[in-house]
Amino acid sequence: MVCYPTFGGSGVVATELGLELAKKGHEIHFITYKQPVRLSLLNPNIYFHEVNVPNYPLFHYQPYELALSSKLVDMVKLYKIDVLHVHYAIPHAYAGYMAKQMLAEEGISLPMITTLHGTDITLVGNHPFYKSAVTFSINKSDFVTSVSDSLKEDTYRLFDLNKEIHVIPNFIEINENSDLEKSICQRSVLAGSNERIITHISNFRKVKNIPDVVKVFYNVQKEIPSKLMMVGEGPEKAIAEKLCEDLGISDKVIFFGNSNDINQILKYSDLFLLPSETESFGLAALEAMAFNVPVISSNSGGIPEVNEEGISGFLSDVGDVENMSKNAITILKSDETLAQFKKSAFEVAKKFDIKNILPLYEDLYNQAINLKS
Ligand code: GMT
Repeated sequence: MVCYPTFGGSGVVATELGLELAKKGHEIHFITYKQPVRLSLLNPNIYFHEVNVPNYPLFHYQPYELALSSKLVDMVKLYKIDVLHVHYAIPHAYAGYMAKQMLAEEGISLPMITTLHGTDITLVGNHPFYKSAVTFSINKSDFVTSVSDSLKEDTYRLFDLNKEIHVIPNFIEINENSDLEKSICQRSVLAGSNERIITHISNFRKVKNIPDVVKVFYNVQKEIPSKLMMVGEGPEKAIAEKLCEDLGISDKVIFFGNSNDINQILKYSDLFLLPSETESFGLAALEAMAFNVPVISSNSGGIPEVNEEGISGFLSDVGDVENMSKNAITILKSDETLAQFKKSAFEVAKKFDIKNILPLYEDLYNQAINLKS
C-alpha cells in the first residue's frame, strides 16, 4: 500500500483496508514517508517501510517520487511483494509505474492497482502542469478504481483514458454496539444537556467551504441551543475562528485540531455538516453516519451516493446556507425527528460495511496476481 500518511481521506481508506486485509491473513506493507496515523503495527501481518528523502542543497525540490520508487523496488525484492496498490494518483501512480519498469528489467512482474480518491482528479491532477503525467500513469496502471460513480465520470470527462475504471466505494467498520464502547470523554465536556452537538471534521481546506459550516451553525444556534465541534487542521481554520469571533459565537464553538478521538466526538454528535465545494465521496460524512449522526451536506460530486436525501440527512446546492440551515433545524427541532434521522443514518451507513467492500478489493488483487502468470 502506498498512501499519504496524514489525517483523513485516502490515507485512512488505505490504512483501514490494509488492517482489515491483515486480519484476514494477507501480508500488508505500507510504504510512505511517515507512519500512517491510524496504523497500528501490533499485527504480525503489518509492515511499515519509511521513505526517506535525503536533503541535498542543490535540490530546490526534494525528489520524493525518486526515493519512493527506489524504496518500492527494494521492498518488492526483499519481501516478494505480489501486488502494488497506490492510493491517490499523484505522485504515487507515477512512482509506482517507475518501480514496475525497473523491476521488469530484472524479470520481476509487479501488477499495480491505482485508486483515485478525489482531488488527485478534480483539482490537482487536472492542473495543466501535472495532467500529462497523471494521464500517463493512470493509463499504465493494471487496474484503476475510483471511490464513487461521480469520480469515475469526472475522470473520464477530464482525462483522455483508455482504461476501465472499477468503482469500489469507501467503507466503514460497522459496530452495532458503538454505544457500549468505552468512553474516555463525557458528553458534558462538549455541551450542556439541553444543547444539540453539531460537528464538522475535515482538513480545513478551501474546498470544504468552512465559512458555510460556521454560517449554518450561526443560523441554527439562534433557534436551537447548540454547540459546534470543529475537528481538524488546515489553512481555513484561522479564518473560521475569526468568523466565529465576528459573529459573537466563539463561546459556542470548540476547535479541537487534528484528533485521533473523532469517535468520542461523533458518538455524542447530533448533526454533521459537510457543505463542500467538491467532494468525491465524503468519508467523514459516512463515518458520522456510522455513529448515528445525520448529515447536512452539499450535493456536489459523490456526496449524494452517501448521504440520502430525507433519509440520512439533507442535501443542498453548494453555498445555499439558508437551505442547509433550514434543513438542520428540521432535523434538530424535535427529539422524535432527530431519533428517526439518527436511526436512518446508521441504516444507510450499513450499506458501506467493510465486510461488503473488502471482497471487491480482494477480487481485484486476485485478478492482478493472475496477470503475473
Ligand atoms: O482530495 C482531498 O481532499 C484529499 C483526499 C484525501 O486523500 O484525503 O480526499 C478525497 O478522498 C477521500 C477518500 O476517498 C474522499 O472521502 C474525499 O471526498 C475526497 N476529497 C475530495 O474529493 C475533496
